[in-house]
Amino acid sequence: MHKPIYLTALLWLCISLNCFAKDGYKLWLDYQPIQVPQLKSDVGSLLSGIYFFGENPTYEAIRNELNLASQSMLEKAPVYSKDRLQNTKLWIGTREQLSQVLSLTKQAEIKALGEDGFWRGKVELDGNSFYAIIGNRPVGTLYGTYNWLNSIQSNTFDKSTELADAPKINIRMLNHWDNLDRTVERGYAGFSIWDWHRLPGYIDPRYVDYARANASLGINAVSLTNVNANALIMTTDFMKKAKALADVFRPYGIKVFLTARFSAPMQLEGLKTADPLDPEVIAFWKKKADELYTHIPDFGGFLVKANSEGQPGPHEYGRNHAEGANMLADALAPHGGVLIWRAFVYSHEDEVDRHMQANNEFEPLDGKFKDNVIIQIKNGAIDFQPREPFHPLYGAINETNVGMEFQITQEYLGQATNLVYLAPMWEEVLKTKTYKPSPVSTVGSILEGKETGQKMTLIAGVSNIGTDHNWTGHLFAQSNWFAFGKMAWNPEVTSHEIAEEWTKLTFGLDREVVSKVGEILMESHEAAVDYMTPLGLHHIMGRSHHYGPGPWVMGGRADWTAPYYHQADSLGIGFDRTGEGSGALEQYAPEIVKKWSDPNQIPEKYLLWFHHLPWDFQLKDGNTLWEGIAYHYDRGVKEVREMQATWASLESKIDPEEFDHVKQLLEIQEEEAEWWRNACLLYFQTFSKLPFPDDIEQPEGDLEYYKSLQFPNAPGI
Ligand code: GCW
Repeated sequence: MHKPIYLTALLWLCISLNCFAKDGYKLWLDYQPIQVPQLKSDVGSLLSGIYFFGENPTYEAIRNELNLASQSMLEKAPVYSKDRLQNTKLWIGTREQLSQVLSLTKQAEIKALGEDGFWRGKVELDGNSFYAIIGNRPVGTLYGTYNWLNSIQSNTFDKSTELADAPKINIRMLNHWDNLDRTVERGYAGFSIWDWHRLPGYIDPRYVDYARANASLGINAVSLTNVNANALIMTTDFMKKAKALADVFRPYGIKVFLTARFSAPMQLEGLKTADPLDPEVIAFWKKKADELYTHIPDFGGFLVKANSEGQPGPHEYGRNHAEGANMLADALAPHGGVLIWRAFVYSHEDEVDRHMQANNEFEPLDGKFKDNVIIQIKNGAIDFQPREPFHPLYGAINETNVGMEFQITQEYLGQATNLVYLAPMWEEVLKTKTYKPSPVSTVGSILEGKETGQKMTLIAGVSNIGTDHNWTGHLFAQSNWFAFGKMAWNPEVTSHEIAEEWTKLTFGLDREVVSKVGEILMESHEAAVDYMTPLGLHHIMGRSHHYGPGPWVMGGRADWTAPYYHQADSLGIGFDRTGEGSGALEQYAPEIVKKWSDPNQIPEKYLLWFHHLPWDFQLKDGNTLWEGIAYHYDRGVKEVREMQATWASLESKIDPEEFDHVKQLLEIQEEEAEWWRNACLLYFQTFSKLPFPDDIEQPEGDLEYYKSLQFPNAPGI
């Protein structure tokens, strides 16, 4: 075939098959062609002479990334040199490998960045200058490379300035709630990406892309399995499967953790007990830990949910959480492993406000946990609600390592149909002052170890990743994975900065796109809070699947019903957690107790979380509580419509497939926001008996109809 005709035919075939369309698979590692001429020439020159100081699997990973990036950004392969001085421009290596070209001060500066830090900038040798990416160990170099590629994509790379960065948190971890049958608890993006059945023999190329994406954010740990754990995870067969994944992740600096089921000694070896003080139980876990380290020498450790929501734990044997955790920690300690024990514990046999139960359990145990134990605490005391005040355990235990658990998957935030950027919510929590242990403490400063000198620090996030081709179900949910990684690396970064970065890497540099997508992202969380749970309302979603509104949900254990949380009656609404109510507020520092006990001083966003107030209580803007609730729900719907209009205005600038995907989901989100507003307002009106303000869109539909809706096949259960 004549060449031009052949090429034209190929082009048409491609257009008709939509090969140019984007579907989100490449995440923020899309490496668009560089448009700015100066940048293109600078980057082109560096990539035309790359020299690696040494050989190791992490440098191989860097090489692969540079190949991909160069091909995509410049349409040509990079050039590697075997000789350091033979036409090289870009040097990649560790501080020690490059010590010859670094002044003593510079070496000390880089050393101080710690094991994951990196420096990039100009170095000179014999009058020639080179651009160098340097870490204290190869993985730091990998982080530096991703940082450099990111700066190219966002057009901020300047070859004459130097840059150093290091994470503020040691363990930056994804928690997968993935079951062995590939279902994902609270997963809304398909099935688990871990194909346990075909592992260890079959290595899905997706595992490498997963590792690349995580490493590009600095995520360095992953717990592969659900915290509602299966004892089979501790079998040799399973360990071999986990080993195969650990081998893939190792060059990317990612350590594997597994969830340990407390009753495994009974289930796997028929022991009569799982009592953490029983010698046979102790021997079982020691044997399991030893075996795991023969398969995975750098195994991270165990993540444990015990004595919560029916999971087995030390309480069954009259032992406490410290006794349970320390026994497992001792098994891991000889290998340098970490035991992460969750503070998400509450019991239906306990009449005490669920909000208080974790503090009641853990405060008396402060200082009793081994050094290699970290207590992983959710951001709030109930459960990943659309907005929660920070968990009162932050600042209350100071002689125990503590770590954060955020939820990236949107269990309570519209799942995979709603566009909700979660970083503003995380930022709000991280920046909140706890006033304990010191007057300037914040949740973030506690996590960074600044308050207690805690050496081992952790931020974990429950993953939103699945087999959907775009990984996260909703294209915009990628921004939450991205933002999680960025905040785990640096809890002081703002959600706004991250939004801008993600947008540029995902949709390119067009100013209008960057600013409008930024607007959508930044207003999306407040919108969701408005149409779901404004003014501190919480846990009023559908039973069990948590999809859609369910303020009427009754039956079964009290703390799984909605009225337990909203307490609406003819007099008013809200959960009284002040000293006159459940007393949960008193678990916070006196400064907070004082301010938040007063319904006129507490930030209104937490009002009904801590107060039961009359329907005619006056809000700051002069509206009554009833009117305020109605206005918030109404505003939520309008905010979604604004997001839709903003998105629609970008049609000509966004890839058609991605545009349409988001457009369709925003339409669903609008319907769901209306559903939330109608159902909640009609339901609460049965208590308030008051009319809706005239100037809101009047809730339509019939409460009985909303109550009758069932979703037996909702995902994620
Ligand atoms: O958020 C709730 C979920 C459960 C989850 C539990 C937990 C893994 O509804 O599905 O179980 O919290 O965090 O342990």
